[in-house]
Amino acid sequence: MANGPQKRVLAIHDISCVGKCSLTVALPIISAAGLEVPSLPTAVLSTHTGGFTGFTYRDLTEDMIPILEHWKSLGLQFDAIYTGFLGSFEQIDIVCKIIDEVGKNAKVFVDPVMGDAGKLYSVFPDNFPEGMKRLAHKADVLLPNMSEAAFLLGEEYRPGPYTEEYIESLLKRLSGLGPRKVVLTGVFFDDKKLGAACYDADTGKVSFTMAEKIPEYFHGTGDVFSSAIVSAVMNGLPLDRAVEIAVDFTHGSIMRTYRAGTDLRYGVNFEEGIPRFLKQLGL
Ligand code: PXL
Repeated sequence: MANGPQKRVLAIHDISCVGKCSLTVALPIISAAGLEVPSLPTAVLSTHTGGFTGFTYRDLTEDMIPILEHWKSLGLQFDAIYTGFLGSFEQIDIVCKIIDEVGKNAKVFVDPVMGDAGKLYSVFPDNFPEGMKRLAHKADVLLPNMSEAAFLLGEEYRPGPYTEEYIESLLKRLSGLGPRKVVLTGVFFDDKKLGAACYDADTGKVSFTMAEKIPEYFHGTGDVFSSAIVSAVMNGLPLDRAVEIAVDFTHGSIMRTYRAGTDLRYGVNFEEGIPRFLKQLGL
């Protein structure tokens, strides 16, 4: 049970009304883990952009500074800031300013959401990765997938399978952009297992956590994974244990969805994995 005040984790992501990703994933998962989740929506979309056509897109860039100013007038400071999908290029610098002004003692988790399978999401301009480096620089924990890692480092995306040496080199170079801790998702060395690699610049330690690989693309799993990491770390668990728990939670969500045979564009069934996830967090 809680002792002391609840921690406040500011979540900065879009609301994709349908399709389970970003805020509709971050809010239930992090809240279930006992943390308060004030939210700053970056855009409102009728669905996410992956696999649907004709989606609506309301960019909320203009609201962000007035929202920040109101929060400052209330003297708010957050214990953590967790950023994901941003609604425009201009939001990159706005989010940096938010971190500076209401995250003075916050642990900063940056999921540099930009793309997958080597492609930028269709709504982002080509210079988006260059800007995202400024936000990555502010992260305590950076949470890219393999495509986002390549975009941030300005190198060509490799489809895999990978070698441990290549993954280690990516992790260390990503940490060189600023973050002391990096968790890379979509890591695989053969076609049987898929997982995450974790690097802590303070200990120099690299660790890998793998689970069974399912040969399909599951939407929203990056957000499920990152939300689980934020939940575990803000509950005081060490990052390598947080990664194990997040891999287990994400893999369970994928297996449940795969067995149900539902349309994969509508996201994974993470909800039914929440009780097991909370037990692993010791809650
Ligand atoms: O899950 C990443 C994500 C978040 N938000 C929107 C997206 C995507 C991935 O496609 O389209 C709007």
